[in-house]
Amino acid sequence: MKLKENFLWGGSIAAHQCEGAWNEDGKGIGIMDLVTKGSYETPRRIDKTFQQETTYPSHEAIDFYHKYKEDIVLFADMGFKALRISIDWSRIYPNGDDSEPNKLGILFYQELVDELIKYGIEPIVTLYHFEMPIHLVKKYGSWANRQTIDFYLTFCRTMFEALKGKVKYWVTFNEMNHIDPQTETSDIFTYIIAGLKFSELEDRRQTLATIGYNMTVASCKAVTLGHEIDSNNQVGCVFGIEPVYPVDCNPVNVMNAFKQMDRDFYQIDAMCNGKFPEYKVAEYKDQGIKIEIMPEDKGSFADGRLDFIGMNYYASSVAEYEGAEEGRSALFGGLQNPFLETSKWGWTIDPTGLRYLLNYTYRKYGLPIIITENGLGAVDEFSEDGKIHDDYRIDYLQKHIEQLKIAIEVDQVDCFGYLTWGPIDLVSATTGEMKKRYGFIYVDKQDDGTGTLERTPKDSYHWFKKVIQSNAEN
Ligand code: BGP
Repeated sequence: MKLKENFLWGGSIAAHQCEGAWNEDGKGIGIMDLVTKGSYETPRRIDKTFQQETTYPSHEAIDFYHKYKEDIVLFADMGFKALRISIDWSRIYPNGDDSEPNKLGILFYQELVDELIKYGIEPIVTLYHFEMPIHLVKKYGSWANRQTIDFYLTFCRTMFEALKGKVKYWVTFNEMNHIDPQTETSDIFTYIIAGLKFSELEDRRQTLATIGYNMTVASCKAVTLGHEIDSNNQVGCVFGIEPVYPVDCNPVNVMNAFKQMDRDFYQIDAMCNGKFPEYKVAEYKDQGIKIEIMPEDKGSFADGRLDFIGMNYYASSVAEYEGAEEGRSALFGGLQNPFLETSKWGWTIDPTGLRYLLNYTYRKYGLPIIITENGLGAVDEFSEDGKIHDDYRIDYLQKHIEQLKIAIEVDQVDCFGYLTWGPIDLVSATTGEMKKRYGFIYVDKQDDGTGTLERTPKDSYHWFKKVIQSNAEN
C-alpha cells in the first residue's frame, strides 16, 4: 500500500488552547477558563473563583478567534489538506443546559469552516476537547451524571446540523481514555477531561469508572446521531495512547504491560465491537466498582460503532513491575526507558512506537486510522539571523513520518492522514505554558502575557511544506 494521493496532511488545534476571546460574543465560562498557567515544575492551578491575580492562558491564548483568517492563509501556503479544530461547547451552549444555542457561537464556527473550505482544507471537527461549560460541573457533577450525556447530544445535534454538508469528519471526544480508575493521576488531568479535581473525588475509582463509562456511551450515541443527520458523516473518536512496554522479559511483567495497554483500549473495544467489554466489567466487579449498564445502552453500543480511529501519539512508556502499588505513566514520572531519549518535558522520543501503535490498533479493529496529534514540545529561540532553526523538531517529525510510511507501505496499515499537534504555537494543555511550543509557526506570546502575537514561520514550516508537496516521497 502506498500513501494515498489524497492523504490528509495537516495539523490539529483545540479551541481553548488557541482561540482566546474567552468571554466574547456570548461565550460562557468553560472549565479551562479557570485554569492558571503552570510549568513543568509547578502544576497549573484550578481557580474556580478567579480570586487570585494571575494568568489564565485560555483568556487570550494566541487570539485565533480574531486572527484565524491570517493563520489559515499560512496553513494553506504550507499545503495543508486538513485542519482538526475543536468546537468550544461553552461558545454554543454557555451553560450547557440552555434551551437555545448561542447564534454568534455557531456563526463563528460556520465562518471558520467556510474559510478552511475556501482554501481546500478539509475540516476535521472535534466536539469535546476539554471545553465543557463549568455550569455542568457545578450543577450536575459533570460526566459522573448521566444527564450530561443528553446535554452533550443536544450540543452535538446543533453542530451536526449547523455544519451539515460542509464537515464530513467528526470526532466525538479527545482522549477520554485518560480518565482511568486504575491510575493515581494529577488534579489537572481529571480536571481537563471532566472538570473535576482528582484529589477532591470522594470515591475516586468508582467516580472515574462511571465517568469513563458515561463518556463511552455518549460517544456511541453521538456516532449514531451523526449518521442519522447525514449519512455521509464519518464519525470517529480520538485516543491518546502510549504503547506500554514490559520492564523486562519476565512473563509476569509482560502480562502486566499487556493489562496496562488494556486501560487505554477498553473504550475503543466498546466503540468498535458493539458492546462494553466483559473483561472490564469483571475487573470492576473484582474491585467493588459498579457500572450501571442501562438496558438501552446495549443498543447504543451496537449501533454507534466508529467509522475511524484517531490516535494522538507522543511517547511510549514502560510498565511498572508487577505488584507495584499504582500504575504510572511515563509522561508523568513513571519508569524511564534506557533505550530512549526524552524531550525537555520528560516525554520519550520513540518513532518506532508509532509504528507499533498503528500495527497494534489496526490489527485489533481493522478500521481506518488517522494520526490526529504528534509533535515535539520544545523551547524555540530566534537566532542572530532573526530566524528559528528548529532542526530538532524537523528531526523528530521526520523520524515519525518514516515509521508511519513503513506502517502503511510495509505493514499495510490503513492510515489516511497525519496531523501534527499545534502547527501554530499555542498554549500547552498540561502546563499552560507558551514556552512549550510545537508549531511550524512561531507566535510572539510569552508566559508573562506580553508579546505582539506576530506570526513567524520557523525552518520546520518550509520543511513540512516540501513533505506535503512530495507526499513524503523525498
Ligand atoms: C494532548 C492534547 C492536546 C495537547 C497535547 C500536548 O494530550 O490532546 O490538547 O495539548 O496533548 O500536550 P501539552 O500541551 O501538555 O504539551
